[in-house]
Amino acid sequence: MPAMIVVVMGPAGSGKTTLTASLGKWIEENQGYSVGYINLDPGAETLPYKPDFDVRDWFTVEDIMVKEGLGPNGAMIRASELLAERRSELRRIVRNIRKEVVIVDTPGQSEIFIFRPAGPAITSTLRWIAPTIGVYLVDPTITPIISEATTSLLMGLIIQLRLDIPVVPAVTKADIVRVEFGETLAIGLEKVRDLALKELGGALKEIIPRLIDLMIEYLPSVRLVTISAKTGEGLEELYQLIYETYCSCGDLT
Ligand SMILES: Nc1nc2c(ncn2[C@@H]2O[C@H](COP(=O)(O)OP(=O)(O)OP(=O)(O)O)[C@@H](O)[C@H]2O)c(=O)[nH]1
Ligand SMILES: [Mg+2]
Repeated sequence: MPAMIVVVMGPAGSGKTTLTASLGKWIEENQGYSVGYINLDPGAETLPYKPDFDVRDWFTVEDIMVKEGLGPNGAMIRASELLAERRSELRRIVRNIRKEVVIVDTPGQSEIFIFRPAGPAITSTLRWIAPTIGVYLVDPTITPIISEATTSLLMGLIIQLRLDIPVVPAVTKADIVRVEFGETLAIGLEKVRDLALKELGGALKEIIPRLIDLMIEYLPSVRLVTISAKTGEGLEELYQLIYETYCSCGDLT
């Protein structure tokens, strides 16, 4: 039975699948823990890791589209319902994975997973098995300005409330995007607040710093890591954050 479960979330194309593989490999090689993988994306094509459980063994988005005459979004929604319905079965499967850490790759359309019943149903199921920590990827290629970066980070907080698990945000794709906010975020949320006060105007100048204060108060860490799932940069720091968050709820030894 796993001792820790890490759920990787983030917008479509933010790098969830790539990070699932590279973080798992990093943990195995550098921490010496055995790592299991779960794919919960029924729309995935190929996976860069070998899953211990693959939801595509139950259903795929394509099958559902054909069988139920739905379009891709309707099929994703249906898939999330089917996943929620089978959560007891999933619980048995995950309990039987003989790995110390299990990393869960989630569907591309994060909003369908998080804001429909499947997300909370799955995280509450996983929490029964082991302390479960979310990683929320902020993709700097789609959030290049400070106000958008703040709203992306706020999503991490909203997901934490919605899924009732601690969520660690991480700014990804550091190897290709070196936008200023990426570096600022790496320094810390307080710095982002200062920058927001200096650079923003109007309502944003009022709202954004207050939102950042909320995040500082309620996210598990005010440190923000900048990572690359491609080069491995920042994975050690991300693992440290996950581990510190874990330590407040369990013991991996
Ligand atoms: N340069 C760079 N590219 C990355 C990184 N992480 C992911 N990518 C690329 O981003 C694209 C999407 O990566 P995925 O890992 O499939 O992202 P995802 O969030 O699982 O995507 P969906 O499940 O389809 O939503 C791919 O082309 C990856 O090679 C990274 O750290 N650096
Ligand atoms: Mg994916």
